[in-house]
Amino acid sequence: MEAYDHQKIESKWQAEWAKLGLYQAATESTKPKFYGLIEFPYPSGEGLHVGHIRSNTAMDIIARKRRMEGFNVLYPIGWDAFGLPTENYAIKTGKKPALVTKENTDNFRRQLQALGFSFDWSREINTTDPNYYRWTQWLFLQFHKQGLAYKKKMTINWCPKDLTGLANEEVINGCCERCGTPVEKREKEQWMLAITKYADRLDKDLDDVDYLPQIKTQQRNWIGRSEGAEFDFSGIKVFTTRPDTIFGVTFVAVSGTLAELLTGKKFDIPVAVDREEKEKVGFDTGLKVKNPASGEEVPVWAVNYVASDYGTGAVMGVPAHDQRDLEFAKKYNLPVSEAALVEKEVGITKGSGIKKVNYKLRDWVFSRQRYWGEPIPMINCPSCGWVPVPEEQLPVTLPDVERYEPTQTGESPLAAIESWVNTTCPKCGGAAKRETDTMPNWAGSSWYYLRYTDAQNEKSFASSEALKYFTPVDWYNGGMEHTTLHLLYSRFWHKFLFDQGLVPTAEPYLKRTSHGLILAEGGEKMSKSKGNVVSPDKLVELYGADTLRLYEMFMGPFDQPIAWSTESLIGPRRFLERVWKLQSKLSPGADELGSSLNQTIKKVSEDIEALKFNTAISALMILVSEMEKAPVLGHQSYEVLLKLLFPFAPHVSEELWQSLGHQQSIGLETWPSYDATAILAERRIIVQVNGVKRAELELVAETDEAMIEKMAQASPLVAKWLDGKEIKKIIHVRGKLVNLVV
Ligand code: ANZ
Ligand code: ZN
Repeated sequence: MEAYDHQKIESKWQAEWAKLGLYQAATESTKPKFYGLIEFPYPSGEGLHVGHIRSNTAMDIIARKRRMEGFNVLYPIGWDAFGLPTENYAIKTGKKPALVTKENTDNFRRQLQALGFSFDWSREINTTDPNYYRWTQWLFLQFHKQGLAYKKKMTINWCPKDLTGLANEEVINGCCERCGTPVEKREKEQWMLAITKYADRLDKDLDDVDYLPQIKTQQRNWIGRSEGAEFDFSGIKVFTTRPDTIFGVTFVAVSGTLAELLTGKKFDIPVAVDREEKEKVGFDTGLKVKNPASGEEVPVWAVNYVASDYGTGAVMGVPAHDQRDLEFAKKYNLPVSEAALVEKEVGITKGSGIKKVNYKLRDWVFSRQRYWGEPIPMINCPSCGWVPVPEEQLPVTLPDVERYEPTQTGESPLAAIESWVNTTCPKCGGAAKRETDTMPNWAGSSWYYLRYTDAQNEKSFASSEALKYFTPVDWYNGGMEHTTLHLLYSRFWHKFLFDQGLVPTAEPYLKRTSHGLILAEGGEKMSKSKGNVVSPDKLVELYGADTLRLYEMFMGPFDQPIAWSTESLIGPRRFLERVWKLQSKLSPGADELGSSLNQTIKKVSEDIEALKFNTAISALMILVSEMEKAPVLGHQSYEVLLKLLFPFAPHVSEELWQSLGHQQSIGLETWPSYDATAILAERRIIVQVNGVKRAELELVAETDEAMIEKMAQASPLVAKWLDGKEIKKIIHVRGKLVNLVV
């Protein structure tokens, strides 16, 4: 028996699998399809880090299992390559962003291939490729055609460090999501995408998909559906979620913007940043309006705690029931009336009854004042206004320039390139100018999963046949940090495309799961600035890709964050060596591993589906120990072990499979099935009292844990040891023993 030489084995099989094209999804197939997706990486200069690999390995395990279960699997990969880090690097070094991107993607590709992921490389995409972003631009034009892309003067979030506007979703606690700089407000004309038109369906259709509960909750909170009523106070409409408090209204509060509109006067009210504005400030506008329910006259105040862009921008002030109104009323000596408690429904029917739904979600600011993004394919003509670039002229490619610095005036670097900016109007032929803003880095990722179905198509973003066959995505795993960004944006694009008849389903992803972050050894977040990022390269070289994959799946529950420990790689490595050594124990006879084997098949199969990779690996470890102890080890059992191990550690499993004399890849074998009766026959549970064996239970059917514990206590052999004493603790080792501690 040769020693386990991971370097030799891994490069050998990676080359072989690629040569055979084993992981290419068939465009047509009689098999059912499975589309597994991970978030395509941003190819940063630092290269891949071990955190990237967690999600990729998990979906790789599922993809490999699905192939063995008879599915035609699409597991694609590509590059989400537009964005600031590349542009900033280009500014610093003078290297062209396209070249930087090429170098970085080459590096990422090499690293991913070294890990043996079963991606279909023939469908590799890159959002910065003009053949790709041509379709991103085309899709933007479809939004424009339907009136869902529009230009608007907006107070936007402005990052003074990155010199670009940000969407609400990109501002975390008042700071830029990328660089952490406090965000400022600026007035600018912006391209907007009308995501709010889809707010109701983005909320409601979550009922129809299988997402982790916390993902649904986060999206729902972000969309912020609020049911209430509207009342009309002499022409000023207010939105309230408490119509029952209408009799307690002592004033009406409006935003500064609305106050100006109503009176023509200017009020010195800062733009409300959030509704909970600490110090409440207001001015009496002098206007008086009538309460539609009581007929009472109340004053209208311009205040800083009412947002102009939510509801109607006006609130009925009920200090007896609303904390903000109370603070305000106290400060300005407005009356506090308890009357609201008296009549409930009357108020609703008398004054309104209009049921009204509002959403917190805002339209999406879709322009950035930066170079490295998709040019927005619009032309501004002095006589025709904004005119779309004709579809047959797409792509509008980024010009080759020398400098990428953003301007202090808040204009994109493209604005300085006159030869590119100046063009003719597609409508009247007169002199006109191109839009110089580019799309946000969320644009390319809003539809990339569609492109994978037909990545080479030059006539459309993907053929309807390919879309019909491969979509929706069956299982999408990604980071929780994308829940209110990419995940929501792409659902919006998808629904829009569905309404245009361009995709066959209303939802893009049937199932969405999430992984916990891998933290640095000290428990901090891995980041370049902290210098604590762990790269896979050295680890693959020293321990092997199989060990690294196995470690990442074994290190802890998949959905929990966990700290990295290079030292701990030794465990999975030793395990693979034990699997390797078992080949010398093989003998022609049959072994007696039937029951453990069946149990392991069941456990590994079920655990993979539940993303419980760590316990699946434990089960494999238990099986290997039993194989080591067993007097004989037959081929059949060992082959089952290799098949179960293959999705986790494909190279070593493939090598051992071949050394057993097989000609075909183990990945083309059928996933093992188990014999339930073989498992049940063996279910003997030891019952202990204070650690001493007192009885044995024989289970004839699948029994749940609570039931087993009840049976243990009820057993007559046990009862006399319990003797009415209180059970302090029950230690239950599944499938083995129940220890009752009294
Ligand atoms: C009277 C009232 C009495 C209210 C009471 C609440 C409690 P949601 O939709 O859940 O966020 N409101 C309405 N529009 C607003 C705006 N543009 N800016 C700030 N506040 C606004 O909450 C809606 C409630 O927030 C509304 O119900 C309104 O105050 C306030 F005991 O009306 B309520
Ligand atoms: Zn024109």
